[in-house]
Amino acid sequence: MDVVEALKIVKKALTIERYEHTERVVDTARKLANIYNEDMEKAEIAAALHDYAKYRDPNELKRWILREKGLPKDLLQYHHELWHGPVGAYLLRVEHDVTTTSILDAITYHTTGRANMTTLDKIIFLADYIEPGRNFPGLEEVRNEAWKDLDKGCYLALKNTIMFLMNKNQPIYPNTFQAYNDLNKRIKE
Ligand code: DGI
Ligand code: FE
Ligand code: FE
Repeated sequence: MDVVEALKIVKKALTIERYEHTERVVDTARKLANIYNEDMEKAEIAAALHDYAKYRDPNELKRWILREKGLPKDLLQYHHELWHGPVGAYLLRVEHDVTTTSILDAITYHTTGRANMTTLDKIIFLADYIEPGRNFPGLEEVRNEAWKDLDKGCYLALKNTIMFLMNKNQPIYPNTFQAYNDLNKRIKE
């Protein structure tokens, strides 16, 4: 699969707005891959596919989580926004024969992050966060850092998200805290 085929697949699965977001994530991921020496093909394919399951009905996503032993059941205790990454990676494997583990992992963790993120995980996580169509408080600081230090960029994005969710009295998925703690340690080393 190349990025052209990946984009063709998601175009059918997404709204036009979400597709345009996806194109901007691909563009941003390419820039980050270039700076941080990541495999360009992997970065653009993972970026193209990252929101594949975003518009599946939450009830369908829930059914897959209950049925598939590889999908963590604790997701169901948290916001359904967190389901499209892990289920998307699963569906890409069964519906489109995507088998590259590093790409599927980057898609799985693109919303929450995780401890010990790979460079590809970080690129997709951050590209999704800073793509030029986004606009929310604190974003400029993350954008500036993203081009200088990948770990710090991800750290600031995670910190922003955690504070945002806390201010709304929302629960926070453990992977997000684990990603935050892991990068907090790394940026001090
Ligand atoms: O799919 P996108 O809209 O492009 O972006 P996304 O996959 O990063 O979705 C993120 C939304 O999920 C964001 O608005 C915050 C929300 N969210 C809810 N609970 C959590 C969470 N994000 C993280 N990182 N951790 C959570 O526990
Ligand atoms: Fe997403
Ligand atoms: Fe996205």
